[in-house]
Amino acid sequence: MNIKIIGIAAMLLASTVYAQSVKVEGAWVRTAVEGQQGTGGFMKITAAQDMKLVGVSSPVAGVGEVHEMKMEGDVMKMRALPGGLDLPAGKTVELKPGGLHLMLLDLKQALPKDTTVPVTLLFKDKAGKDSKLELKVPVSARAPAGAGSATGAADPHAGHGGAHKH
Ligand SMILES: [Cu+2]
Repeated sequence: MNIKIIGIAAMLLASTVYAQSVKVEGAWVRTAVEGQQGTGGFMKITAAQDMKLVGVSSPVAGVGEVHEMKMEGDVMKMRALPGGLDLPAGKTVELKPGGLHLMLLDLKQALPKDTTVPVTLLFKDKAGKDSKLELKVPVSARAPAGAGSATGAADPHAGHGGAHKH
């Protein structure tokens, strides 16, 4: 009886992860080939209280950043958010291709599809208190069904690995 209940809880955790007051849904990291410099990570994040996502790290990447996409003239560019990403209380913030995303740079290995990568998110609350959330994020070539951001076409993020200079 107990074993059955534990099994169900584990399945739920696989798609929705809570850490303290932060909920993460539909997380995925885009596949990367051997030698590729960087790739993106995407997810929906809902914080129960006002917070900021201030950092990201992963053992597969030398550097992790929180990025936004912005039009500069006719060109879509991305850049790290200097002060972190605001997570207003109760509002779901979506990181998706072509928009906000996690950036994993200086990749140490290929990221083939159907694997998972450990990703740690760092948060800071209004009082300045840090917290972190450790995730096992599935690797996928495109947004998995149910991730709510399935726009593979016209994705300015694809192939941007060479654009970063670190
Ligand atoms: Cu980026």
